[in-house]
Amino acid sequence: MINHENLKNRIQLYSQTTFGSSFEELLDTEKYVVLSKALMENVLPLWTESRNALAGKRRAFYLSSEYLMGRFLTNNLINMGAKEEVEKLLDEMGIEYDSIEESEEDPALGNGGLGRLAACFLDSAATLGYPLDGYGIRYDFGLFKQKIKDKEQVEEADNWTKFGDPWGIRKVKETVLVAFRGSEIRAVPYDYPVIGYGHKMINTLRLWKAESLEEFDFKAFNDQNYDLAVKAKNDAENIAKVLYPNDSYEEGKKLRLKQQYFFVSASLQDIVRRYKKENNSIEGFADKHAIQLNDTHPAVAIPELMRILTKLEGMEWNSAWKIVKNVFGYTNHTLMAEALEQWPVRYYEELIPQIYEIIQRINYMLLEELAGYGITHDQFHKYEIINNGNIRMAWLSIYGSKSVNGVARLHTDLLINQELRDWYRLYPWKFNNKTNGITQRRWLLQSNPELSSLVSELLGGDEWITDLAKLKELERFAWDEAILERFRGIKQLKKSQLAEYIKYTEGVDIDPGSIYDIQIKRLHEYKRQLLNALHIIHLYFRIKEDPELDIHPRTFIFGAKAAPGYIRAKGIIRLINDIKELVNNDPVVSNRIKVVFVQNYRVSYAEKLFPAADVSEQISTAGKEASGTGNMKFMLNGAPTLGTYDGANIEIVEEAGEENNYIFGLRVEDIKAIGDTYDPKEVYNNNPNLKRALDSLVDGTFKDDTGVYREIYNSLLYGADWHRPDNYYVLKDFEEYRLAQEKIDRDYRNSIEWARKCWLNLVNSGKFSSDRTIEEYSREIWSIEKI
Ligand code: 26Q
Repeated sequence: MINHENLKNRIQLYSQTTFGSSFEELLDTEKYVVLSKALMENVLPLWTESRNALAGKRRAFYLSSEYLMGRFLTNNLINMGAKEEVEKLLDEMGIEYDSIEESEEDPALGNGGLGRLAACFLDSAATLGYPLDGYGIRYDFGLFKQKIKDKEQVEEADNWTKFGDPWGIRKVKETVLVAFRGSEIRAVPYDYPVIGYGHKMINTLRLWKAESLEEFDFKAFNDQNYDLAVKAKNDAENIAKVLYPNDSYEEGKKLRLKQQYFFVSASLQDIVRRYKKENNSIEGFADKHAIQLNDTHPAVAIPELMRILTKLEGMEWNSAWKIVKNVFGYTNHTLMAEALEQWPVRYYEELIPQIYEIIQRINYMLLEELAGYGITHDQFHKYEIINNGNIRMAWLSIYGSKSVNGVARLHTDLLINQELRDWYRLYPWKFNNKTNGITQRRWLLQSNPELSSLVSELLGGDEWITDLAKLKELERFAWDEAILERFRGIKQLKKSQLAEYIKYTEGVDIDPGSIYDIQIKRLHEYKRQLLNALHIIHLYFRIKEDPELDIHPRTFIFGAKAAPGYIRAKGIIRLINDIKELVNNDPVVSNRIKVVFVQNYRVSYAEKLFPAADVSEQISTAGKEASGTGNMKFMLNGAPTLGTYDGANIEIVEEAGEENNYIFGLRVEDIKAIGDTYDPKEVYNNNPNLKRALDSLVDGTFKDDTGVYREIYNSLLYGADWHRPDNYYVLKDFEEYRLAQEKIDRDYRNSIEWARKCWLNLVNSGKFSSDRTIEEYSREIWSIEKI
């Protein structure tokens, strides 16, 4: 497939022309750039061919403010079917592939689940042959890099293109202009190939960079006004400068609104322009396009498309609205009220008044429609898109879309019956569920080649790579001890590899013979890392009072970034690191339990953690985690879930069996039932284990010079001015969590039984492939067909 001599020549040529020396002499980061650039030449023919094949076909577009793609190199090589060849070729040159691979910066253009989901969807669509292109923002700086210093999170800038961006092609010719009040900005596209596995189709991820029309104001410069001379340039470039690090918490920042309108307007202009090149009338636009909104972040697309159709294309308002309502689909990713986007009207008026006018008209149209249904004026406030000086982006998205979906069954049920109940009554046909999924190409094939080989061997082929349901055929091996032994051996190997990496990155020695109990996800109160932490404190005290305590050694591993302004979340990170110091430095305790906080948790670290896990911590307050996707990555790598009845956990245990997982705690109905009567003080006073653990936050066990532990303690027992005591039911669920952990401790000792549970998780994970999810979106929302 790949011509060795040809590729070698290109590599040497690029080395010289880009970095001025031979390939062998380059830094690893430079080798990465050169190798990738050289490989681009192998990508181009199919990329062009795939584009041409789309002509005239109905296609779908994914609009997302975030894409958490993970490293490109290995993924692209695997999907091109060229990894082994390239490794061999490098080997001939005396160069090690692995260190080049490790030198690639993660393009961290997303916060967490929502951005990673977008990346898995692109991979699945390209692999299955669906015409799905992504649009987003090419941030100069991705999600901050995290370091832990003196137990606390410190954020550093993530300059991900520092050494180059070899997979992105700058297409200056396709620049479009985006108009804000009083200024116009250039949106310059960078195209990234999304290579389907098997190398049959390549889709495109188009990310926009913000640039200024004016490079430099010579007059200001000559007047010695140096700041003013570059002001226009700086203001424009600031729009795509940095990814906002908030997840699950809405912060109405003007610049963020600018980012949203910037990429949405550029993308829609681009889609319309391309369509008009092929068609002489815009009337048929809805027949050829489906556009999916990844949460409300791109919801301004609804009035923007109205603007384009009515003001630029001269359509009648009503015909335009018909098109809009037929084009968009809206995916909701949260049930948390504080994460629902609302924008102050005055920001819209100030930045994009022409769009605000259109939203007003859409709102007016909605109210007329409500009146037509016989809904009385006193009920209008429930639906108004503009309400109380704010624009409610979710309401706009529902009204302007033909489909509204949640991301796991429970989540969709709660949307229908609670959060969006009034809207469901109006438009029941719009609502549907699309349970999330993950791509097995990255999360098994690439990150766990050892387990992948075993799977392929037992299945007698590798169809599972594009058809994960095949795994079910391996169920019978759950009773084959020889196979379970091999499976255990692989887990052991992945645990040793992780131990080595953790030693290198965190300087902590961990024992591959211990249970690896892992919680990796963004830090948020609702995800309850604090519950895990309190339980570790409890274990610490138990071991101190009874050094002979009969428990299997355990390593608690955490990875999490906190939004920089989220004080409590940062306090919890500090607490975990405090517990780590206490536990790991105590000679009585540290050979029984260990605590690790991995710094700078990100996609490439995740790829090393999931395969090595024995226990998957999914312990959010019931009803709060829309789906979760990390839970699926653990399952796919054969780790039982220790979790609540929340998000996709429910569907996971439905597939793999409750007996093979550890489900505990309050359910949504229970929380509803205890409602206002919940008194965490009562729970605390009646549970000495819990009391002792919680008291350690304020009794001097840990130094609390900032008072953050006291504040957390108070929030659980007394609440705060914005919430009731223990609003995430940490104390209430503590005892059941502790008992579930005890059961894991007992069950793990029976190694064959344990391996069977792990195996039954693996073989039943077929449903959670994003291939399945993308098939559902394609058929039920987008109506697109494979090319
Ligand atoms: C919005 C406005 C202003 C600033 C930031 C934001 C913002 C940014 C990112 C709000 C939310 C996010 C990300 C949310 C997210 O990742 N949600 C997760 O989505 C996953 C995929 O569906 C689910 O599995 C998770 O349950 C959900 O938490």
